Amino acid sequence: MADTNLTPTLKPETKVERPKLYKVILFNDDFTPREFVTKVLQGEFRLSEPQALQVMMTAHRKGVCVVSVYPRDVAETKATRATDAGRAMGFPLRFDVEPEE
Ligand code: TYC
Repeated sequence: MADTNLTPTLKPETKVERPKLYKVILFNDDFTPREFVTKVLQGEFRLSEPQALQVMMTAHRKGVCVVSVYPRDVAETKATRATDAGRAMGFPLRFDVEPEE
């Protein structure tokens, strides 16, 4: 018993990878009303009204704006639902998903 070595010789491996995040991008267009874009950002992405206005105006002025980042399935579901909300009203509003660097 005196010779028993109780020190573990191998460290347990802990390989937990952080899930990759994906950006949801909003694209400007010439037809979708500003107020509609703002409402979609509030409803689908849970932005406050001031945040939604800021994102909408950034896309309006610069052409695109990152709305938020999520795990891939969440990002794709939200981008699809938000694009479909515009299409249902006849607007060409577009959201897309791209991996974060
Ligand atoms: N450019 C649109 C307009 O002037 C408003 C708009 C803003 C549309 C942002 C899309 O992502 C967008 N009615």
